[in-house]
Amino acid sequence: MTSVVSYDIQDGIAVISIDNPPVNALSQPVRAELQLLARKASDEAAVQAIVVACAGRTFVAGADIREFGKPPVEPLLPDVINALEAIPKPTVAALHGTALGGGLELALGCHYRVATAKARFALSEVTLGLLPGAGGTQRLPRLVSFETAIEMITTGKQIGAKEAAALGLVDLVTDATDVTAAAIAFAKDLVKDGKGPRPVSALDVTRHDPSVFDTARAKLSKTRAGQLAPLACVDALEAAAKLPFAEGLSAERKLFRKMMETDQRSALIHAFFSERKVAKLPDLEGVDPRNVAQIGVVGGGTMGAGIATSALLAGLNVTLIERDTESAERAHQTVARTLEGSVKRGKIDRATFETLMSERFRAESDYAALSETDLVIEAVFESMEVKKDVFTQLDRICKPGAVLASNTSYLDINEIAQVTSRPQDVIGLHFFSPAHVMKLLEVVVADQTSPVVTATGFALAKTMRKIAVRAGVCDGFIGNRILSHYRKAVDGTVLAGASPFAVDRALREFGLAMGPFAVSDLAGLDIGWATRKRLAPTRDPRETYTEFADRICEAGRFGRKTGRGFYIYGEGGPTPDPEVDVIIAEERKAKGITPRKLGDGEIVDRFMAAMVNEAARVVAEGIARRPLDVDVVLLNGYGFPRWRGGPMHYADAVGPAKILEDIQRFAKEDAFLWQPAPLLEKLASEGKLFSSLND
Ligand code: 3H9
Repeated sequence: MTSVVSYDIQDGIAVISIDNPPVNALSQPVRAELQLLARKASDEAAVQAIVVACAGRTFVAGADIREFGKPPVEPLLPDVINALEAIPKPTVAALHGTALGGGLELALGCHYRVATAKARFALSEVTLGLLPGAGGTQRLPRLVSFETAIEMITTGKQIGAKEAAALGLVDLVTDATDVTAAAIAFAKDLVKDGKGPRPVSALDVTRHDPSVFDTARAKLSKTRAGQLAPLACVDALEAAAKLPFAEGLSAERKLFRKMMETDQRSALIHAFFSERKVAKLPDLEGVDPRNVAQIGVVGGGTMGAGIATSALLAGLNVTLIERDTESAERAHQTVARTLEGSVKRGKIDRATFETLMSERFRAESDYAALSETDLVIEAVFESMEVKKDVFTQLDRICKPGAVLASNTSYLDINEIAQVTSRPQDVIGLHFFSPAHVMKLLEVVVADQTSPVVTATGFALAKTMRKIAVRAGVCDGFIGNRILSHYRKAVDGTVLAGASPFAVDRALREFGLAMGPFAVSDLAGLDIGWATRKRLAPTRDPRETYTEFADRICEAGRFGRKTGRGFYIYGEGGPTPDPEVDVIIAEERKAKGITPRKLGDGEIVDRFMAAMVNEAARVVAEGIARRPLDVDVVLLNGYGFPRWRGGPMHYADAVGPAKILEDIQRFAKEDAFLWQPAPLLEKLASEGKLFSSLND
């Protein structure tokens, strides 16, 4: 068996070094060897102090997530860390990269901590539906205030070395490149100064007001409604406050085991691994992307400016093209304003802002400025004619080998590619608004797009720290196609009797970041209106067309930007617009529908059934490669609750057969809308899950 932990003694200091690529996760072999070598260092007379370090790019990034859901195999991490802490010689953690979850818990089990200036720390378990299960909830509040511990543990947010040092989590921040050497020197000083072990568990918890826990629970019940793990984190921290260390530790262990059994934990881990799997495309193995350093953006509206900002923040040079000098100047200001926001949020400093705006960004009105760019993203008005015109110009101006991308949300990339002499270089790069914030990028591969160009799209996404999902060409690709379908179902739910506001509320309670009507208001109702008009000639006559959104638009109400849509946007926040209810009531009357009362459960069932049904078609047609690709799109672009894992994971949790039964029931009301997808029928009849198609 190859060893994953090494042992070496340097001038009386034992260096125990974990080498378990890629992120030094604490797998069972690591735990076993670590325990053995810690005991050896403790026993060996020649050893005066111990350094725990890691090889490779990072200190331990946590427990090995791949072991979750399987029966735990000894030695268990809390026992390994407790044994390490009990060693009667000083122990020092040498921290670089990201010490996360069990990694930070391991560091807290050492008596001292030395870190590089770039090291980052988090107890990130909550993001996986868990709580720190190896003493993190018990040791952290012995070093930092309960307010800080609650914040860190319930959000999982990372902190930098400087902040960690200020909080007392880290004893020394070093600029040295070799953190292990710095930790050895630190350990030698400890020995020289006669400083012994300093176990965190022996400290008292920090002083606190006992009401902090209930205050935290009250806040979390609003901000993290429906989520179990954040509340379990608070329970464990309260145990730290009330119980002696050992008892607190068993309380933490009990809560950890409970969370390990939840659907939320499995959903969040599904989301974690799916986000990493989406970029692994077998057909791109061994395909080298083109080099992209200089990008062009055509169109300086919200989307174009957002893309430009995002690219600048990722270190790319950006040339933005607008139709005239005045519009170019406006786009310049929009980008500057958005970047100012990044300065305010501390993402970049003022000097970087100045460099980006003066040296890396320019806004022009002449396409000739794009002649040397490696990749151009068109983000102009959503009209085929306008886009074709842009691509004709790009084909004329751009250098051979430049990637020509469209940010269209719905239009046919094949048709756009045909106006160029190089369809192999044309691709869809569908960003989500605001582009400098949203993580999702649909990489839309057209019929003639070459693998090198697809690989370049994925490489660009990585540079821009986006999560890229491969999509095929169809109206709306993965996300917007599914959205169009569930929006029809939602409109049908309203016609059947629910108010838009009841729908929004029920779906928010289900966990959506926003209800669909509030989302439409935010996006601008005119966008959906334009799409409906565009698709009107091809609409199937059997489709029940709901008109209330058109009526609202006809009244000049386009949502948030006009102060009125489904909601009225006043000083005190959005309030339901009573006129909307009147418009809907008129449509029901005209269509001869007697409204009935729909419960929240039915509202959610309809929403999810429509989403899953269309997603099943999207997968069967190869528009999305696998169900997990759909999940990643809905999680990162459409506010689907992460702790539900995405629509396909949800469908598996309730069972494809249940979704099919719902669809068959709803079909009695509207047989055209509710036609079951053949893939869903197949899975239901075979008793299989969508996840069976994920590999
Ligand atoms: C925990 O610690 C519980 C304890 O409290 C108690 C236990 C009793 N395990 O993200 P990347 C893989 S819960 C296994 O692409 P990056 C990842 O799948 C854990 N594998 O790189 C990928 O594999 P592949 C708390 C892991 O540089 C590869 O490593 N810890 C783990 O963008 C590279 O990952 C966390 O929540 C793991 N723990 O980001 C940290 N972590 O190449 C979770 C990563 O085959 N991890 N992998 O696709 C992260 O946040 C990021 O991966 C990290 C690196 C920031 C570390």
